[in-house]
Amino acid sequence: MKESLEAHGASIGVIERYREHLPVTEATPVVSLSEGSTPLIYSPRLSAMMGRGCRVYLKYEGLNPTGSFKDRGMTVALSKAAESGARLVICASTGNTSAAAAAYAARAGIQCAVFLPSGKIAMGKLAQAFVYGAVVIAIEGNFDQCLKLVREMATEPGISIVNSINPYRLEGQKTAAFEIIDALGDAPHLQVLPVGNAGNTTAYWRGYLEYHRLHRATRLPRMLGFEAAGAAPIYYERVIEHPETAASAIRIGNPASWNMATAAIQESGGAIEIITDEEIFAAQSWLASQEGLFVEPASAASVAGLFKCRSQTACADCPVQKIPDEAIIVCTLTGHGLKDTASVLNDRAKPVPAPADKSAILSILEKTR
Ligand code: AN7
Repeated sequence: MKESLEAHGASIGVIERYREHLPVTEATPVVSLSEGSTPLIYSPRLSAMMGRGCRVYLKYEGLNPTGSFKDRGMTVALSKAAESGARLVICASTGNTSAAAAAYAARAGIQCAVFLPSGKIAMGKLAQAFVYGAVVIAIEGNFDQCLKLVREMATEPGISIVNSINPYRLEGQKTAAFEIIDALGDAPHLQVLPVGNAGNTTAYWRGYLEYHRLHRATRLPRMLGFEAAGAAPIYYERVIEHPETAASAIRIGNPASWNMATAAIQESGGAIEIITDEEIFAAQSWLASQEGLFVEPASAASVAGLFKCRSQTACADCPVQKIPDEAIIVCTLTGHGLKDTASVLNDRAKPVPAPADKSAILSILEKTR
């Protein structure tokens, strides 16, 4: 399959690229949108900021087919759903999982229903669920309540749940760690991620462990995750009944992969820390205006976290303090900024009105310089 696709000039997705590491067989119909192979972008500014000869890379997952890292897991989940003859896939979502589920279900020719917290997901993601043809159900409640409902539906025949409680999702998502090692020639010393359901934290650690076991990497990274301060169950070690953050993707009070992620963090010598919405938006703005990378608010949490840990030299336990000189740091940017334009189109984002006249425009530009 891989050979025949490539022979025809098509890009391959993560299943064809990493088949031997994934739970698929020749009998599995591959449902793919050529996801993965996202760029690992070197950031000279962040590297200089970290100092000590560190090199910082940004894994830009917003460049996946539906604009987030969720596509890596969804290609495996939908392929397995198709293999098992599922007639309906369902998921709860803060937006990106539902966008990916809807797209891959469309590709597979399987019906999809998504359960979304009413009024709490970014418009771009809602548009995606609709345009890919999913049944969109707005639940009066938060993400955690949506997920509880989905879990209750697990017993219905013919229904496949494609939330990250579906083990195939994390299997697919671990391929991001493979790509990072393949690109760098070794694992980074520090892997930084935003944390919502903590599935990605779990999946990256698994990917790093597997490649390390196969001697593709000589070391393992410390895993450093950031929750939004108002939605930080892992950090505070308790379920948050009413999570709040403007980073709607990570507005989660009872993460699905809580235990596995905690184990990953401990094993790696890492940490889960918190970051305020203000710090998240400052990092989002910095990434766009300084690096030319537009990411959604939740995705900026990893870079916001790096800024914070770097300035908090007093925090002795921080993994950032424990990495060696000349360390390699990877920050994953999980989703594209175009998913949530409302988050940046606030009062300060007003176009400058101008007549269609060259000299008037030159004088405006002179003033704004
Ligand atoms: C952009 O789509 O949970 O810690 O339902 O969309 O693996 O959950 C999204 C999560 C980070 C957190 N960045 O990752 C969903 C959902 C973005 C996200 C996360 C999400 P996990």
